[in-house]
Amino acid sequence: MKKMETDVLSTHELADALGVSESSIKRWADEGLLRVSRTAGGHRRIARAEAIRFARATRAAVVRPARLGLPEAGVAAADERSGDDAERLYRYLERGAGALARGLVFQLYLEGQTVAAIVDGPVRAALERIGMLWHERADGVFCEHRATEFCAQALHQLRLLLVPPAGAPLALGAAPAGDPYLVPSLAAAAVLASEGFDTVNLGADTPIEALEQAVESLGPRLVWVSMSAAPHSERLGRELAALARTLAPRGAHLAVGGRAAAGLRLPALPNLQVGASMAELAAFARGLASAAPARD
Ligand code: B12
Repeated sequence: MKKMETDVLSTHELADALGVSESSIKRWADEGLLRVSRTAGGHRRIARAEAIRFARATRAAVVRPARLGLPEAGVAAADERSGDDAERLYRYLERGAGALARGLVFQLYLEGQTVAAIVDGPVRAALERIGMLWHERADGVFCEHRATEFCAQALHQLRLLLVPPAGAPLALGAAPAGDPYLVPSLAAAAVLASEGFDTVNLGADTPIEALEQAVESLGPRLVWVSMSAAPHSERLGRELAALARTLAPRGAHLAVGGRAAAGLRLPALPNLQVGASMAELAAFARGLASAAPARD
C-alpha cells in the first residue's frame, strides 16, 4: 500500500505544522524530547504518529493540521467558541457544521484528552441531546442522522491516525444483528486503537455467527460487542456466552457494553466483562495489552 505523504515528516514540515522554527524542532530532537530517525544523508525524520504524540504531550498549538494529516478545524465564529465542549459539539452537529464538529473532536485529542474521554464526554452528551430533537421538531430525524454521520466521520479519521505498532494484539468487534447503531462500535474500535490494538470493526447489524467466523480466521486477543438495541436479548445472551466460551481456550476475552447491555442475562465467566463506558473498555484493554504476547 502506498504510504501517505505525511507518514514521515522532515523537521521543516513539522516546524511548519506547529508554527515554530526548524531550529526548535532540531533542538527538541537532540534533547530527546522528540523521537527521530535519520535518512541515509543524516537528515532527521519524524514519524507522523510521533509528531502527533509530541503535539499532545506538549500541548503545542497545531497551526497547520493538514501537515500532520489532520483535518482542518474550520473557523468557528467567536460567539460559537463559548460553552463547554459538549455544548459546542451539540451546536455544530445541530446546525450541520460538520467541519467544525470534526475539528473540535481533533482539537480535544490534540489537547491531550483520551479518545475514551472524548466519546464518553462530548460525543455521548451531544448525541444524547440530538436524540431528543425528534420529540419536538419535525426535522429532528434528519438532524439526528446527519449528526451521527459527522460523529462517525470524526471517529473514522481519528482511528486512521492511530497506526498500530508492529506485533500489536488484535481486537475485533461489532454491534449484533438487529442493532443499527454505528457510532458505539466504531468508538470502541477507535478507543482500542488508541490503546495500541490493531482493530477490525465489523460494524452495525452483525450476526454473532459472523463474529465467530472472524475469530476463527483472525485470532483476536479481544472481542467487543456493543449493544444499543436489544432485539431477541435472551438468544443474544446465549450466543454471547457461547462466544466467550469459544474465546477462552484461545486466551482471548469478550467485552460487552452499550446502552442495552444491562438488560442481558450473562453467566459469570472469567473472560467475559460487561462495561458501561469507553473508559472501562480502555482500562480493560490496557491491562490485556500489557500482558499480551506479540503477534508474528
Ligand atoms: C443516532 C441514534 C439513532 C440512529 C442510529 C443511526 C446509526 N446508523 O448509528 C437510528 C436512526 C438508527 C435510531 C433509531 C431509533 N432510535 Co435512536 N438514538 C440515536 C441517538 C441519538 C444516539 C446514539 C449514539 O450513537 N450515541 C453515542 C454513543 C457513543 O453513546 P452510547 O450509545 O450511550 O454508548 C456509550 C455507552 O453505552 C458505552 N458503550 C457503548 N458500546 C460499548 C461497548 C463496550 C464493550 C463497552 C464496555 C461500553 C460501550 O460507551 C459509550 C460512550 O460513553 C440516541 C440518543 C442517546 N441518548 O443515546 C437515540 C436513542 C437511543 N434512540 C431512541 C429511539 C426511541 C429510537 C427508535 C425507537 C426511534 C423510532 N421511533 O424509530 C429507533 C429504534 C432503532 C432500533 N432498531 O432499535 C431512544 C431510546 C429510548 C429508550 N428508552 O431506550 C434514544 C435514547 C433517543 C431518545 N432520547 O428518545 N437511533
